[in-house]
Amino acid sequence: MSNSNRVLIVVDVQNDFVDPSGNLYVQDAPSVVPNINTKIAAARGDERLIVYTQDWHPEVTPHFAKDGGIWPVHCVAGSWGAQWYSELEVATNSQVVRKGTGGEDGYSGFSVRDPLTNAESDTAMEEILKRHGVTDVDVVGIATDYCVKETALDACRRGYKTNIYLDCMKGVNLQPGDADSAIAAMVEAGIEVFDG
Ligand code: VGL
Ligand code: ZN
Repeated sequence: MSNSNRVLIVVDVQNDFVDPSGNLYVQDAPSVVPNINTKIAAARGDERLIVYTQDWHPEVTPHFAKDGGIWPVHCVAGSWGAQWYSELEVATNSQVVRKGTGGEDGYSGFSVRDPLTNAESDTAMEEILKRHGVTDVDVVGIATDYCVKETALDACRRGYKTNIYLDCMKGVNLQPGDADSAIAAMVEAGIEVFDG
């Protein structure tokens, strides 16, 4: 049910990224959750579609360092780390898209990539947006330099007018400056950046 063609996509606000005891804690991520909740409340007030994404990995996946990838074990399907961060408002009547469930790298909410073959496949995201007649996409969440970036770039490439909000995201910054570079890349692609 939605009365607007602008969707709110809430990316990966899960314990492993946002709770300070999470396995892939993103520094200062809790500070943006109230701002994300404000966006969720506004979208609910307007009866707009909200889609939440969840990173949702099997115990063994080449996404994890122990299996040949780069990340500590995180967001294992059904684990505490994969659950919503306690302070996130999870709206009823919203949609959830899980990514990485088959062992793929799932940075974008729209598509996943097999890290061994590089084969890409779509999640349910675009089908959901099409079904709701979405034309515009607001992206908020974690992490600026991975899942927010890839989700926003994919939305833009697929022809949606795409917006990001600086007070509603935080970066991993594996290398210093990664989040700033990600924002620059999003601007370059034609994504509109708002302070709040
Ligand atoms: C993410 C690293 C690994 C993210 C997911 O949600 O940005 N980052 N998996
Ligand atoms: Zn992941």
